[in-house]
Amino acid sequence: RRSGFAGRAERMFGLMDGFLKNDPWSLQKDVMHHVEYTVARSRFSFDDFEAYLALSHTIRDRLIERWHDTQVYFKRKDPKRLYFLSLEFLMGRSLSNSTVNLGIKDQCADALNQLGFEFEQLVEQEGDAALGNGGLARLSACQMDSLATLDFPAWGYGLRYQFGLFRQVILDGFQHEQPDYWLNFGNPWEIERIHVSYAVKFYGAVEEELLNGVKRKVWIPGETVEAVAYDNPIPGYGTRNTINLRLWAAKPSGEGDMESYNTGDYINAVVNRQRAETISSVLYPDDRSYQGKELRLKQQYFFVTASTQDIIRRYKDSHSNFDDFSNKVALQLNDTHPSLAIIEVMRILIDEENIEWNRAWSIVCDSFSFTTHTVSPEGLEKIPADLLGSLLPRHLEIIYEINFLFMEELKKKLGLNYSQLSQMSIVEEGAVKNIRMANLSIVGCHAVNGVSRVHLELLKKRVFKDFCELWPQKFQYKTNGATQRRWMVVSNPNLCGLISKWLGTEAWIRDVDLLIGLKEFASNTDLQHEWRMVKRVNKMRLAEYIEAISGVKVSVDAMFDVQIKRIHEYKRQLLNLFGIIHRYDCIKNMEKSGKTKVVPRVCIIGGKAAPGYEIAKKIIKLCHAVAETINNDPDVGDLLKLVFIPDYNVSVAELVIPGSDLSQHLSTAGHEASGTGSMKFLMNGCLLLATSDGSTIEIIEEIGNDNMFVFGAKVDEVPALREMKSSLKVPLQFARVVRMVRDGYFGHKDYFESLCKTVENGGDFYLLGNDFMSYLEAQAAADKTFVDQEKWTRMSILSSAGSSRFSSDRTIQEYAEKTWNIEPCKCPF
Ligand code: CGF
Repeated sequence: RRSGFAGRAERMFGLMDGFLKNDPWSLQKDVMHHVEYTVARSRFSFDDFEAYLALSHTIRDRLIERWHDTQVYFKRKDPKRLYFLSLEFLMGRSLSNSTVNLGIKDQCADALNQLGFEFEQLVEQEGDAALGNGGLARLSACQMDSLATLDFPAWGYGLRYQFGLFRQVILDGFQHEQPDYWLNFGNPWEIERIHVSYAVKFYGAVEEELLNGVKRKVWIPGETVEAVAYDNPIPGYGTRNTINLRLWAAKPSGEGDMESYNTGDYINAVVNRQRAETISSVLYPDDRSYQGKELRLKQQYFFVTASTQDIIRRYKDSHSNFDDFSNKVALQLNDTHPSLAIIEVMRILIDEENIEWNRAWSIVCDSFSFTTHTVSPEGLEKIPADLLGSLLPRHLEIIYEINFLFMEELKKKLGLNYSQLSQMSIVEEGAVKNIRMANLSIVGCHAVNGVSRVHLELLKKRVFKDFCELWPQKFQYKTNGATQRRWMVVSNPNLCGLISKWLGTEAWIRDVDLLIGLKEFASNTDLQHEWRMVKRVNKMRLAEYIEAISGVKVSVDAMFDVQIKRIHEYKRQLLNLFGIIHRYDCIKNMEKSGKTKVVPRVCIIGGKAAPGYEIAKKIIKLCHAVAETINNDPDVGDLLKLVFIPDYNVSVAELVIPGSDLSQHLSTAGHEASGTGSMKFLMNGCLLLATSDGSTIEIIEEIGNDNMFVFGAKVDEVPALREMKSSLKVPLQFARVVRMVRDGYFGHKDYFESLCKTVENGGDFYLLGNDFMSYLEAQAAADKTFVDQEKWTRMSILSSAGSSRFSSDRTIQEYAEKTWNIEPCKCPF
């Protein structure tokens, strides 16, 4: 009956855009409806926030309609689907992005204007969905946008943390972390699916059972909680396709309740039930290391089992056996965080579906693929076997069995080379026995991807050398990308208007390769003039923001020089600060006549430090201390300003990137797997000052060395430099700036001592001293170019023109063809 109805609906609505109309009048009517009946405020009196909620519900209705159409169509066509498993998604705000992708932003603005509201102001009412740390999580969000836009039949799965990434509050220059209460005022973008829930089991023991004469393992859990689905529709741009991001929240399970209530311990029973919710309560705020904590493991398994149960349930809805599973299901692991999914699917197939081991294993290997974001063997995730065995006893058994079979296979190939066998083993023996999640992922997946070309080279040489030699065909790379919808259309509408005008089409928003068409106009003085005007307006907006948050007034004639990203020693914010101190020192010691030649700079730094990362927190404090001195020095005035932007997140990036002239990407070569921030700046015509690292190497190839400022040691030079670093001569300029900090020029002498130590006496692991002179030269070249505004603008236009390779559309297309083997499935109605 349902398919009959779907068929009729398709015929009825085939010529129209669903039930809901998108003209300003219809939108306005719907907004008023939601003001009155959803937000429950009088239509004669509601404020910006209430208007935002009503508008969001109006958009959400349209998303739901498209979501239904898309899902019904996918179900009917039964294409191979991609399931993207990620413990982190940094979605940011949804309102602006949804209206852009639905193609109704102008209509919404009109509708609101007539009601006396400004669209842009309502956009500001929305908080960020910050369910992730940094690059990896934002990459997931960009890839979801591309999957929807390119019409791929995909679903994302993740965890609905009640508290996302902590809020960074700066008090007296020190970072303090506060909880992110992002759900406190409700979230109009999600749809709670109380009826879509799965039991999640923990602890307990494994027993053997005889069923029809066959022995099988049964896991008797010690604790059961419930995973409840929250769906977040992801609309594609220029298509009706709307895919789903399903996030799981933990709720107490109904099971076992009666018993505890009956024993009379009512209070404890209720409290224990509430404990279940802690599983999805908080995001781990470190983007590089996880120390085998039980809660983290619970989170991983919780989201993995709910997702795989859901995926298998959907598969079984239209298939009577598992013969076609890997032809219909591609499971993508975003880093090792979801890699227990390999074991969970194995467990379901052998224990619940009674499939024989070898067949189950080949189904698993054919379905799973894995992307690693790590550059060093030390950064790989390990889980203590004891912990895993107590929480997931059956899974540990399966891991041991997989490892045993893998070791047997390896012995046949490598002989009894025990050192190599132990390196490649999934189980790390030692005082504490660990499960190596990366090894598990490599063994259980048919493809392993790096996130840039040089990353794959590092995987081959350093991180997974033995595995790359064993299975060279498994290892590939897909250079990361960013979506131009959010990072250009949403965040820089004026630039987009200009680009469309000069290209004579908006088609580049879907077909990003068209951007290269800008190249032929790069020297056109009219375009250059308009290009500069757009930048100036964006800089004015940013300058207002800076003044509002810091009280510092900055001149838009100065070069806006930006470094925004997580604070890490390898990302070398400290190198930036040393460069700023050097610049300040030079200005202080300059004759008056020399000062007239200085290119004024506004240096902007933003980023969060992991709460337990002391050195990163000291870098933040140093930034504030240096800013305090510089910004209040009358000798310097507008020639140099330094601003720290607190609580850096996706929305802040959307404001800062379009208003930047220069952006810095300073990682010590060989430490950034890819880097995606640089791509967003590139799209927006900001010039890059960067090391040859990660995806920057490919950016250099694309736009040319002469359109950016490249400096520092290269990836292959770093290991040798590191060996020699204690004997390397440190440049005087470097020694001088470090001494200024050490001697207390910026106060807090004792506090900064350990920070100075990281770069002194041969301890300079990230080679700041080595790269310092080359960094200053690159900065000088940037100054010189900035004076020549024609040249600068030309380079800026060429940066945007050359950015198409760094769109996540390209990344997703490559994954679809080379890793997932999926095809578009475009909903026609
Ligand atoms: O993933 C990163 C980022 N920190 O999240 N790693 N992780 N995990 C890398 O360091 C970046 O280089 C990379 O661009 C990003 C996404 O692949």
